[in-house]
Amino acid sequence: MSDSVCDKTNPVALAESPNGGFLNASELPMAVGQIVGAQPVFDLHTHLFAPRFGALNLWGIDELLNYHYLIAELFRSSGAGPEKYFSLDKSAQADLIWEELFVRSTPLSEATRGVIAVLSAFNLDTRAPDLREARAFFAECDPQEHIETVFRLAGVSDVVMTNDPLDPVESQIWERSDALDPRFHAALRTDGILNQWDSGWMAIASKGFDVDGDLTESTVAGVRRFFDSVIERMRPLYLAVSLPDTFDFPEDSARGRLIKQVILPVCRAHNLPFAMMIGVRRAVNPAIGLAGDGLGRSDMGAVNRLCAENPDVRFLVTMLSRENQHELCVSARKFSNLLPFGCWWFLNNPSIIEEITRERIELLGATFVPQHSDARILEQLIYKWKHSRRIIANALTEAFENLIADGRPVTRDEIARDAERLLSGNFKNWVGLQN
Ligand code: HDL
Ligand code: ZN
Repeated sequence: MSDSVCDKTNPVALAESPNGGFLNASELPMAVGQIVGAQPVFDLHTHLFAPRFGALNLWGIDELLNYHYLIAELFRSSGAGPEKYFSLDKSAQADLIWEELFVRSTPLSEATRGVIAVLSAFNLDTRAPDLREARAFFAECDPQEHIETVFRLAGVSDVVMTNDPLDPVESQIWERSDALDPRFHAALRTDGILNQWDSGWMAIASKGFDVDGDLTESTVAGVRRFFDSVIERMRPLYLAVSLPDTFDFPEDSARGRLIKQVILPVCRAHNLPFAMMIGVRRAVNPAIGLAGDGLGRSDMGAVNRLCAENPDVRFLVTMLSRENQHELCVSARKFSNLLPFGCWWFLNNPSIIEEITRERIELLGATFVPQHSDARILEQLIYKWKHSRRIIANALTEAFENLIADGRPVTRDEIARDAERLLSGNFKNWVGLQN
């Protein structure tokens, strides 16, 4: 006797599934595209700032065009060198970039195409000979309404900022008591301390904490108190640091000792994850400023040792080298306290996002965070998420197609569950925001 529930050839069994209707493989692309397209994103790493941070909150066409990704491309595509570019004011710099990369050249790169996607989202002329129309449009925007519009167009519910506790401008704003827009969350960025201890300790001392350059017990205690006070004020979702491709741990260096004696105890005491962004080779070409950073392949061993020795600390890790991505997936299979995230910086390009996301699904299922925008200018959310959603949807469609082909039907509810986890829930759960 065939038990209708177990009889996979029995259409009644399929139709009566407790999860509602199953999707045919041919329905998947549309269904997954709709569900992923509608899923609000919790953007876990950006350089955006809430409106209360004033001039730190960058938006509009002149900021979009002066993005350091485009500055690097300007120097490749025109005779304009750093001397000329850096001698101009911001609007002249934007005019130059528009002329060279969008009028005299075809905007084929990810970063130039991103600006096109933003202009198009606001029905602005993407073939304009100059920036008059775009400037007039953004000049009319009310900043607060513009944030609502951009978040809506991008499908973003929340963003995490990058907050430097040693930045004098930012610190003053944190001293104020006015409420922070609840969609903007803090991340406590520790580069100025971990990577620049020689100046970092003096900045901490200037804030009244009893520390000096030697990492004595008393200095370690003083830095711990500094972090406690900053965490009290910022309420960050995690601590973060960008690390060079040469990063090692343990390491007999100020950074190695600060991670061991300060960062990890602080993460435990405040139940905060530690985000490591590994693989940067800063100032490969110092002449072009922020555009001059490069990358290098890193040693996964440092991450493995940190995760193995601190099973009670949650780590967020993204790596800048494409060559480290498969290793990162394998390490995540070994350590449940390791959450891989994003296709960072030079990896944030459709061809590489696709490769990384597909291998992550194959190795990790839906237990990772596929993307963060790293947006520096507000409207970048629109294109960075438009481009990534499409690729994440394609990778998920393929995964569900493979599942159906292997004999397990799929429902819309399951697709929605996995899209929510990938684009929002996995991170919220990691930082204790998921109910
Ligand atoms: O260190 C970082 O957070 C990097 O994302 C840098 O800010 C880099 O300049 C960048 O903007 N990458 O997208
Ligand atoms: Zn960043």
